[in-house]
Amino acid sequence: MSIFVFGHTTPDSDSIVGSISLSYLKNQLGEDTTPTRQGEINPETKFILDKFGYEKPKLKTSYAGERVYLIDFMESSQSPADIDEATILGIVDHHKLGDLKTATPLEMWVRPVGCSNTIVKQMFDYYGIDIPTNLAGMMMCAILSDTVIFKSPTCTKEDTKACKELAKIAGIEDYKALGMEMFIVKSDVLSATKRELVLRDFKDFNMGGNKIGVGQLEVVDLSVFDNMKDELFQEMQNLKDEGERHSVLLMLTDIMQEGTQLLALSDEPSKIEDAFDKKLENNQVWLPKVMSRKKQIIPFLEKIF
Ligand SMILES: [Mn+2]
Repeated sequence: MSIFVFGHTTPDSDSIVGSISLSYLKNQLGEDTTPTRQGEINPETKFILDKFGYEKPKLKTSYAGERVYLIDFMESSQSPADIDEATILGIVDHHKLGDLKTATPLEMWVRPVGCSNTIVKQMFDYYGIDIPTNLAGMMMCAILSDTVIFKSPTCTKEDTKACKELAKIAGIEDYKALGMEMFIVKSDVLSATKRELVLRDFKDFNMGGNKIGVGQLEVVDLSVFDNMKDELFQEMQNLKDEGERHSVLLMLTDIMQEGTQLLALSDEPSKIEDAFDKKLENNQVWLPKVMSRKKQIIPFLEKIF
């Protein structure tokens, strides 16, 4: 029976492209794998799939009794509900060590780089397997997305190296221009509902027994949010109530100004203020230079909680 390869809930481009690239590699190595996804794809990912002529992976949310590879996550809060009943054969990820447990030994490729697809590229190199042109283009886009065209503090030399090598394979000279085109697609926030926006790149974390949800929207100009803050707050409040969350945060990240307007609804706003050593005004605060949820938001919240 086929082995399933998938990324986190509310998948981003790294998770979707990663499920396809890792599945392709595993198949080349003689395994029978199928890429799947846990949720709807976002407009940026659709742009990437369309550009390189790939179908989106099949939607699958239940994995009891299946063998699986995980890419781009290792937290139970980002897993299918029945992950405990699946056999995890391996994990490829670039996040902090999560709370998943396994009953059997597994393969792990975990490195502190900016993108899971950087690690998949290194796996291709390790096994000496060629990457098809269009797959290389998609992997390159995933790296440009996760590293915000190399601007994110999560970006490492390994990411830029992998990205350049993939661009070469894909025959794309001006990869930064393609990255910018991708972020302009990402900045189109007017054609989505406010709920879709808050959930577009949303992750839940368990911090000292508190459920904390943190979403992020990366755009080329924050003014696109000027007339929708109240509605965004309303949807954040809904998510907070529905999910019994202690806090719901939304990062509105400006990739040109390189900073984040943080919107925060919390049972204890003072904890959010302490985490970033800044006062909230109307439930928001500007955080200069902050672009990465993983590196510049989550660790500071975890320290306080
Ligand atoms: Mn990622």
